[in-house]
Amino acid sequence: MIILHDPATLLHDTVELLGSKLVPAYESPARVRAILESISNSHHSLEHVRLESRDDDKQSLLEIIADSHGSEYLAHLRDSFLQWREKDLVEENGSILPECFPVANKANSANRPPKDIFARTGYFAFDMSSGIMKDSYKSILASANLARSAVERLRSDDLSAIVALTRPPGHHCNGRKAGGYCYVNNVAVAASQWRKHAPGAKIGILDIDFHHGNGTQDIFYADSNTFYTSIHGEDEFPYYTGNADEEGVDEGLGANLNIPLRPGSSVEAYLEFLRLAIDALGVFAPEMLIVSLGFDTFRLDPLGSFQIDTADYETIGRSIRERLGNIPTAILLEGGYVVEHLGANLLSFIRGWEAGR
Ligand code: Q9C
Ligand code: ZN
Repeated sequence: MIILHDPATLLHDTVELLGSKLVPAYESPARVRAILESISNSHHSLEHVRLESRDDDKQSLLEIIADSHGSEYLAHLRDSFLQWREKDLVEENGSILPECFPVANKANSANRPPKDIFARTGYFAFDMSSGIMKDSYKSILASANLARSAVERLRSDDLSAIVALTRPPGHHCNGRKAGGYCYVNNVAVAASQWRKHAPGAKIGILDIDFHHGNGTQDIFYADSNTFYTSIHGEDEFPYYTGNADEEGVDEGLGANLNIPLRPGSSVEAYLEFLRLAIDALGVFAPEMLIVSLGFDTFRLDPLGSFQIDTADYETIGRSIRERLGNIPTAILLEGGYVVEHLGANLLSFIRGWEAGR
């Protein structure tokens, strides 16, 4: 398996609130470092991608991102840390966090960005686990670029699958608000990049992070050419989406399948429902597949509660490949917070994937 990594993804290093304490965010550079360590001790080939070295690359990446993300939102990700810094509202090594969020309002005034610099951070976020520090934007773009590069490699090298170590992750972001450690939706970037070559292509998305990919669902909710399916913890973060009755809207009705599973679910239950998701993707018959791969389904994960062990990822990887055949697949990293087990879990998934052909 080819695995793509950009060292710039390691720069983003922020904080989150845990109870009443500001602590280093679970979504940390150590996650990718641990995965790199495991890969270096394996037979897989790690390839470095460096977005920073080419300006024309950056320009075309921004165009692809703009397909699904608002320009004011992107400018906020790029500029807000410096704006706070200029007013000395944050330390050079600090992170900015939102304070006040827009809520449904009879006067409907919540639908435009406020002028206040603190308020803007809340306007462009839906929770407090998406801090922005001095290098966040570099990592966010590097991560999105890995998703794009994965698609380019799939096409040019005629590969059946490729893994991108996308960090920060993307599936909670809908192009207008950051949240759940996500800033740019890497899945949407991969889909846009594929369709740059194949306009109107049918694309399948299998989201197996522990959390519902509210952002990805939202972006494709009315799109009949994109089938989104997710298996996730019921009534867990991000709380307001992920119910089974969310089936898409307008043209997209029927192209969204949510499979919420009880917290604490066993691997047997998980595999049974995974089969439903895979079968639905098979019926949709996409020409390319994107997997949102999160390892917060691991039994020890602090943010998840499924009973999935390292060896089970092999079964999961094999099941997907066996039943979907050789559809070109971009495998993008989402969550997973038990740093010491991330490498082994990813290698297990890949082992199963490679055995499933
Ligand atoms: N303060 C992903 O797995 N809530 N995001 C954290 C502790 C946010 C998960 C609660 C969980 C976000 C990509
Ligand atoms: Zn997650």
